[in-house]
Amino acid sequence: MQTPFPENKAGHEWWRSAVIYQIYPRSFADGNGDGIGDIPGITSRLDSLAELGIDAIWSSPLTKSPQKDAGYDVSDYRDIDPLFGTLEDFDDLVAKAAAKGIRIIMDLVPNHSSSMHPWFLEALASEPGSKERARYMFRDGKGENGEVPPNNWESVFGGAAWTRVTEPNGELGQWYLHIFDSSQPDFDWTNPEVRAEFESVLRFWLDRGVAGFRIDVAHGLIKADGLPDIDDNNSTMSGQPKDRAKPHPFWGLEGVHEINREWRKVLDEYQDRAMCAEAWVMPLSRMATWVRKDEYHQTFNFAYLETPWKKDSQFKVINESIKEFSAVGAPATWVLSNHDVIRHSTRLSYDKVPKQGDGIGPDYEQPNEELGLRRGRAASAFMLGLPGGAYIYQGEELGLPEHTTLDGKFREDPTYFRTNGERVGRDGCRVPIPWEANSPGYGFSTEGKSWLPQPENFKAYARDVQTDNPGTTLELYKSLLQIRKSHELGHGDLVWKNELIAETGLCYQNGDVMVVANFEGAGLEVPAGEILATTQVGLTEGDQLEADQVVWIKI
Ligand code: TEU
Ligand code: CA
Repeated sequence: MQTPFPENKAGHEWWRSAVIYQIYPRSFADGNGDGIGDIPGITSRLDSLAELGIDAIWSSPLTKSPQKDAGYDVSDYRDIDPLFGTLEDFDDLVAKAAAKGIRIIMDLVPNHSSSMHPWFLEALASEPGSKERARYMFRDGKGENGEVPPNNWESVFGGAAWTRVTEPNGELGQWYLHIFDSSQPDFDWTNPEVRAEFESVLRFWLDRGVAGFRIDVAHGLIKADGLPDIDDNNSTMSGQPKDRAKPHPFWGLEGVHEINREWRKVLDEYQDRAMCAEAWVMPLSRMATWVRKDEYHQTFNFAYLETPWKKDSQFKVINESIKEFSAVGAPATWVLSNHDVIRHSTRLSYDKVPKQGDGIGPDYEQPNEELGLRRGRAASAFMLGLPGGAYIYQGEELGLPEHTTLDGKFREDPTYFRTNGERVGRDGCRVPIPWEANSPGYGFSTEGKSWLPQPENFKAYARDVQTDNPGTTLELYKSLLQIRKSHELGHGDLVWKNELIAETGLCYQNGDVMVVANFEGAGLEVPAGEILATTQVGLTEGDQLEADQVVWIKI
């Protein structure tokens, strides 16, 4: 297949430095007015993304799904959900994006399928011990009548990780494992049939011209033999706390690396493809084992995402990331937001951040929006100068805050329902984004409909009011990405220059660009040099850099 992408030089492969833009498809742009974003919507807005200066789009799942977990419950891995369009719409998107130099990355969900997947329906209709059941994790219950779940594992979304089924004979019978919602039964990845199926699914999309995959829950596929009880249930993706006595029974097991290698071989048969793991494994030295040269190309740097906007913490996590990823020859990746966490323009200025996967509800202490925006911009500007790959979550280029006053009646995240509202879940970062300040639905949807209501404060962040308006977050992102590209910062090396500035800041050099951040205090003297970009509106040479501000200087 002919693509307009420049040829890769060895060691300079596109994924080593790419800026990848995450689309949450139901909330990006609605092409047919039903209030849910779709593929024609994405295609119609490609110009805005080309102007932003990204290299690739990763879209959250577009595949067929009952949408119990917004598409992370897949019922057909080889088709597009009618909600989002058709396979032809998808091909059209891949082609039109390629024409603008933008690659498309698929989201693949291999840990579990939808409970409406034909395989699961077959499993339910078959006997215990059958080959149909062996594709999933069915087990007999404990207790006299099998009424107690097979072990004590909890779902990440709250409640038990097991659901009991009614057997074909009408009696209560076995239990099946679901690390997430009961509509998301876990596959048994020790079953060769499951492995063969996913290899074929990979090829299906690679043959269609996708640039690669973001792999969902990549660290969860293999469960410990015998499914032993866990000594501390805490329903998180990394299985924290770190002082757990026994190894975790389903996060980050050694057996997963074998699967990583099988997939890498498949991708290597194609040209220029890459896969990125969603693997919440800590610490970074362990995470780096996921990107050894015959495994994933990239893995999301969640240690970085979880780091507060504090000088010492930022210094430490950046050093550790570069050290650990370089040690295995992989690029570091940098990410601040995604569809599972509180948007960083809210999170980094909020003192009571709930545990990962949770959000902020209307009766929680409310964040300071102004401080949030300032820190959010600073964190982004500090991140985008770093060597390696970077991820941007739709809306962050607008400085968009989290929706923190969403009424429970609108919520859709299974977390909200499985915990009876105790954890409000992730809907606050998934609200449809604003395009035009004065259109219905802020231009998200022609009729003004929106599957989650947009808060009024979104108006001020609309793309049209920011476009070509100096000092806006959107123009800041555009200039940072343009400089990043023209100075090849993604392929560069970081050298700290903290000795050049006051103690309240951090300063690094990458190529001929110097990036300075001030974390606190009245102001910091900026080293001399041409100002290439800055978060501090009006900053000129000789001015002091205020707290929570960043400047890029040419040296
Ligand atoms: O994410 C992993 C994941 O479930 C966590 O980030 C999660 O959101 C949090 O711990 C909940 O408490 C992936 C997807 O990104 C997420 O959207 C899916 O819901 C999940 O897997 C299941 O497929
Ligand atoms: Ca639609």
